[in-house]
Amino acid sequence: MPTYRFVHAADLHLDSPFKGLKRVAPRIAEVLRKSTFDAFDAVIDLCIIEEVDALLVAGDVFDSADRSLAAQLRFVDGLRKLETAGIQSFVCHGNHDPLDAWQSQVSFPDSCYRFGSTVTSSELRPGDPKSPLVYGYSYPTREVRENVIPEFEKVIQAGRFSIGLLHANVGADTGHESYAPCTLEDLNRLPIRYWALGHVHTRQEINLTNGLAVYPGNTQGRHANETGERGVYLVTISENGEIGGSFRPVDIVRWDQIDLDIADFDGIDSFEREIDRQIDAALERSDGRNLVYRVHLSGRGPLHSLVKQEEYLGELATMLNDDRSGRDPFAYCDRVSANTRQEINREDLLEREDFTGDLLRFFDDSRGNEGVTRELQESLNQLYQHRRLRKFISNRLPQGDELAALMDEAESLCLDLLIGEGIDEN
Ligand SMILES: [Mn+2]
Repeated sequence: MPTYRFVHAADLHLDSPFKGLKRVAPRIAEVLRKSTFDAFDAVIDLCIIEEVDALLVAGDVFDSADRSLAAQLRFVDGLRKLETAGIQSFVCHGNHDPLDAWQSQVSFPDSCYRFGSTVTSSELRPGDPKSPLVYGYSYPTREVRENVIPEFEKVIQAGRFSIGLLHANVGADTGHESYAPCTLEDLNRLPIRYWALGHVHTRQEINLTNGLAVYPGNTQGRHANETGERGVYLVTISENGEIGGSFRPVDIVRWDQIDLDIADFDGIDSFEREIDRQIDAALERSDGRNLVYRVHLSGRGPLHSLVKQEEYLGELATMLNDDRSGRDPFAYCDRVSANTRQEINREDLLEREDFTGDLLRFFDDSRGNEGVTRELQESLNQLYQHRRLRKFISNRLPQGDELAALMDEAESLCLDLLIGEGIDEN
């Protein structure tokens, strides 16, 4: 068979607002507002530049929150642009954009095969007897809680290279709503060689016995938990039926997170220089894209007394934004948060003739002491065997380094409780 190529996109969530961003400068607000649309334009451009056979969209074209008409119109406009370039499109709908959420006056171009609420198939390259078949299914309404894989199984034809287009939750533990749930075994059972999936917003490749299942992730991150590059898969099916897929970022604004341990800094200058350096690194990673980031501070150190003040954290964010949010590309600091603790001079405390000194000496004597280790494990065992609690913890008692890390954490907690904020080491 000849070579076939397509772009697999999912979870466009066109026109969905950026969550949690306040007091953003109008110029930045405008970029954010347009970003899901611009990312979709980048998908269309990629299809045209790469001269693919088709674009496959695996559901959640828009966000259910507002069922945006602008999103629906922009979507079919993009498909029309593909039609003009001689590129097919295949669309299935998910929980955010089920069939009953689309406005009736929005008309799809003839080059688009739009799946209905029963599983059907269509040729990736129409009229080509060797063309792979694309099978798909759309949610009629928002709530599809049953497994739809058996519906695919009923109609699938043997002997043709098959692609599946579906908005579904594979496996149970992805942290996503359990719509159209199915298992890896379900996917392996069917003679579908490439599953073009949607629903899970974080990119994921799942190797199948005889093929590949892919969540390309959403095309534009929309909040602080959707960090990193976002995009689509460019898939090639070679003459001998081999599948090659590569990720292509299309996002316009990238989310990132900067984590700093204050233990590494003894002064505010080196600390603020390091934040600057990390923003540069994040911009470098974002490859010329705009950046929205959060800074999170942790650890123990002399800067604790400064960064525990909300006022300082707010000023830091303002200062960072004064400096960089006006540039192009911009780097916008959404929030600076801190979960830090006071610096403790352990050597001094260890010398003290009081309870704190005794406690630290006890910890030091206990580390690596076999008797104490045994005692600890016996006590922990009661917790790990507890009928109701054990399901919340791992099924293996902590040992070695894990136990040592727990001891360090316990010592740290004890010192916080004993010394509190008003440290007095003299
Ligand atoms: Mn989605």
